[in-house]
Amino acid sequence: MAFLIPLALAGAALSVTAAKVYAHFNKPPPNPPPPPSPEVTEEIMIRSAQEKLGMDIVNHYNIAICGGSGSGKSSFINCIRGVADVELSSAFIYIDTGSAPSGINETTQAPACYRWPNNELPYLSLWDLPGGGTQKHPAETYFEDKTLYAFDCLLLLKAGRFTSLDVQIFKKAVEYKMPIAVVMTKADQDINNRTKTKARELGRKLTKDEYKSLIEETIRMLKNNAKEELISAGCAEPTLNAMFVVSAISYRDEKMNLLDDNDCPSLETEKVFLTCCNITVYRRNTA
Ligand SMILES: Nc1nc2c(ncn2[C@@H]2O[C@H](COP(=O)(O)OP(=O)(O)OP(=O)(O)O)[C@@H](O)[C@H]2O)c(=O)[nH]1
Ligand SMILES: [Mg+2]
Repeated sequence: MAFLIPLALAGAALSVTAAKVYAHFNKPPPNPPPPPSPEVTEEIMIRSAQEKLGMDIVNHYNIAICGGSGSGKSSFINCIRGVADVELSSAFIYIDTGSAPSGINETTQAPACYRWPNNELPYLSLWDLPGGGTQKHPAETYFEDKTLYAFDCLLLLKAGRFTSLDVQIFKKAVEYKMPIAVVMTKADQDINNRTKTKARELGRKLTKDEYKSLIEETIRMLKNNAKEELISAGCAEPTLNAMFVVSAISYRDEKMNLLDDNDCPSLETEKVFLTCCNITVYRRNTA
């Protein structure tokens, strides 16, 4: 059973994130997404998405949240929609407007579609995809098996190093001219670790300005490292404005007024979602 969290703005008609993009997603898209290659025609793309995922790309906008197991995909989907995390148990019942199960162990086994609570964004779905590179989800055919080319935008989530599946997804997305954002998750952990190391070095707590600088430096460092990793894996150079550093959990806490000054802020969590929505809508309008 999924439980909705009453957000800080409870009582308002729309949840915090939904309110900012409602105008985009209260009506169906004008066109299907552009087909990825001459071989995969619009008709094939529409049919494959329907057959393989049960995904309606004609009447719906669809965003894929992909990446390695444990990178925080399900938590990101929950936090952005303002719903609680739940663990996977025998009592779990899937509801598309409810929570995606998340946890320390490998959790998501099959693609699942999530909508906004109370049908706030009636024409937008976020898809929680299982990590690949396993017998059930082989890396070599992952992009085609999950019809990633039929989505409006791909968010490639990573915590730690890129997996070979991530690299394959990135390369295919570039080849098919699909919008893809590299999203570095759980950055609150990196920032907390670096803050503690710095405080030990100084023998005192950081001032507010020092903490702010440390956050900026961490964001820069994570993006540069990711960029170098992709280049050395033979990928096209990613632009820095397609890379985001997020803390989904801080985002939800921030919206519920649960963060203190010394807690890690949400960083670019909302920015990546809004950017992805804008690209999605632009691409459909010009397809
Ligand atoms: N500190 C911190 N932990 C996070 C964040 N996002 C997710 N986590 C934790 O990371 C673990 C894995 O998160 P999930 O959302 O289940 O990851 P996933 O990518 O969906 O995993 P699979 O379904 O197994 O592929 C959980 O214990 C989460 O609580 C975050 O922003 N900050
Ligand atoms: Mg998951």
